[in-house]
Amino acid sequence: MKKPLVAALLSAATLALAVPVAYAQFDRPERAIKYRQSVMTLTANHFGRLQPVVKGTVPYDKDAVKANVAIIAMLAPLSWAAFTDGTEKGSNSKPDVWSDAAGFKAAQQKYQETVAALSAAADSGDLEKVKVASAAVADSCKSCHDKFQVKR
Ligand code: ASC
Repeated sequence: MKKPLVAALLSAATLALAVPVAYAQFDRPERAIKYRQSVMTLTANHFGRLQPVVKGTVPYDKDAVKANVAIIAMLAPLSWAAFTDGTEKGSNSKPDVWSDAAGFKAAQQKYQETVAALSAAADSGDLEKVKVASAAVADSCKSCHDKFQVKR
């Protein structure tokens, strides 16, 4: 690939990640907490809709899975910018979110990677791939919540 094209693609990718962050402004700590909890609520809801499918208790509908995964993927980068300084108290976040910022960042990246893999699996239309990718997302959710959340 030509260098300008690579640069353009990279800057587009950076922008796609940076925009929700740049726009996430909170005038009160409660609003940042509410925002990140709302992202988690929606994510849990749409991830929850996939569970009967991967368990095999409802038939696999490729388009329905893709629609839910698209919502999860859209939400995946949004909550992190709401873990602002000044919101250490008033939610179920552990102090580790702030004291182990590198660990929290790594967990975010891991989550986003598993969600990207789930998107690819959903696009493939292969239920076995969706099962594997969904389990990886669930592991990533769980390990981050175990580490960074007081109670579940
Ligand atoms: C959910 C949810 C989580 C994860 C986690 C997976 O639906 O709310 O935090 O899945 O339970 O182990």
